[in-house]
Amino acid sequence: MHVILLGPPGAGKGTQAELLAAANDLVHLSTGDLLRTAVSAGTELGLQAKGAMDRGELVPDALVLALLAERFDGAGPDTGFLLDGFPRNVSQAEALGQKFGEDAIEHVVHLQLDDEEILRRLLARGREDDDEAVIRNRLNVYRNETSPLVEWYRTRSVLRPIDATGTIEDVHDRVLRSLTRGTKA
Ligand code: B4P
Repeated sequence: MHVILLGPPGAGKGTQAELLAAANDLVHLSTGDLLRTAVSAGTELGLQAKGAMDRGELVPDALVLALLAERFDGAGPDTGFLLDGFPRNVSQAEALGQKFGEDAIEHVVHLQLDDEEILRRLLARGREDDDEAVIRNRLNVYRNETSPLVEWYRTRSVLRPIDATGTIEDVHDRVLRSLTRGTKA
């Protein structure tokens, strides 16, 4: 199974990805986690990515694609994976299609949450980039650069819209149901 988790910052992509990957025995790849690891390890790529992350902007595509290429090395068509936070714009989606084929992705789980609840969750989390001004910038970046992917995947008939309010378990149940029943947008 090949799954993408799409949604605004703080909608719970990382949280749901862990549960879903465990339930379906999928390789979980979070570009956010990969980037944060590179930053804390002080690699050249991490140093180049840090400024954009601190400002709540997208890291340049070339860096993200280089990071993922290492992880995808050796992955065949049968390797099940779950992409958390990637793609984040149309050009990343095109790169993914070129690597695995246009029809490789079966499910795009779209977590939907309003800005007020996002702000509440992220301020409670308090990660380095969870400062109110940076969160607002991440929301703008999501609207301008990432949200066109909703239509992109809807037209490819793989979009699964999920209400991301409620408890972590409630959201997980909704995600599982959307995959097994194939609820599409
Ligand atoms: P990410 O690491 O992807 O982080 P995120 O979008 O902020 O959070 P996520 O949606 O995963 O929320 P989470 O489950 O943690 O991105 C960080 C940065 O990396 C980006 O701003 C960008 O700079 C860069 N980046 C990443 N990928 C990139 C790419 N492909 N291209 C370019 N740049 C890229 O949940 C948030 C909080 O809510 C947690 O504290 C959680 O415990 C809580 N929570 C979750 N579900 C809940 C629920 N149901 N109820 C209550 N709280 C809940």
